[in-house]
Amino acid sequence: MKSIVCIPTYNENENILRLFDAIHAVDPEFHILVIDDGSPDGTAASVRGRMTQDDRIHIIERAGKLGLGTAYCEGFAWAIENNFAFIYQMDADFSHDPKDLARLKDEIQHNDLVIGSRYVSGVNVINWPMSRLLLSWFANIYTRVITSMPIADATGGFKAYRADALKKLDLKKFKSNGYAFQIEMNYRVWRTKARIKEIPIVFTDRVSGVSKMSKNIVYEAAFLVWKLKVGTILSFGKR
Ligand SMILES: Nc1nc2c(ncn2[C@@H]2O[C@H](COP(=O)(O)OP(=O)(O)O)[C@@H](O)[C@H]2O)c(=O)[nH]1
Ligand SMILES: [Mg+2]
Repeated sequence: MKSIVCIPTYNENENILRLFDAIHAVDPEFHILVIDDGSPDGTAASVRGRMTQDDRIHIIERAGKLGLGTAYCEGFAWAIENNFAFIYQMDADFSHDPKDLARLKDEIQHNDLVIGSRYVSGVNVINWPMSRLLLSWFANIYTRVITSMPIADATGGFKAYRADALKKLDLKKFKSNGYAFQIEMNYRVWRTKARIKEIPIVFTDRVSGVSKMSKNIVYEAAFLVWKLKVGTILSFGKR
């Protein structure tokens, strides 16, 4: 049963090779797929360099910064096509601790989606400004109240999917990015009555490189939860 970690990158040259090593120190069986959006800092060239000596590393190179959501969807589609049974996602900036992949792996053996959660036992975020933490915290309450989806951390990006669970979704239909994309994926998987489990993780703000977070990402997510809710009401009875 093959496993692959999908990592979207935009200017992560300072992090990406170190991250490969850290992942393989945890488990040498993981394949890794980088989805790079033409990073001006040469991230893709570094990855390609490593690929010449390591056949567990793969890359999808896109022409420009096309957004996080479509990057994930292209990565997931590639992983499905290449017969990976378990598909993981994580950020390139070490905010997600590669060591936690071991626990995600244990849990995905008997679940369809496992979410690395910052809010399942208190608040586990290190070095975020209070404003960003409050935003994330309230975004999750807002999402839970509107959608009734029983997930404490619906906006995080450290997860494992069973490929069979992703095959039930139409990955080409996803247009959202950022927080919204994570919420939409969780929601659509949840609606298929999948087995979802949250496990506690500690999220640490990036040390190297810069964040691509923006106000638009927040507005997009705020609007999306209503779209999901209304979409579900309108499709009621069709299932
Ligand atoms: N391929 C791709 N990756 C992106 C894009 N925007 C962000 N990323 C990557 O997505 C991950 C999360 O982004 P990050 O800037 O760390 O967001 P933050 O942690 O919310 O501040 C990192 O690995 C980024 O390099 C994008 O437009 N395309
Ligand atoms: Mg980050």
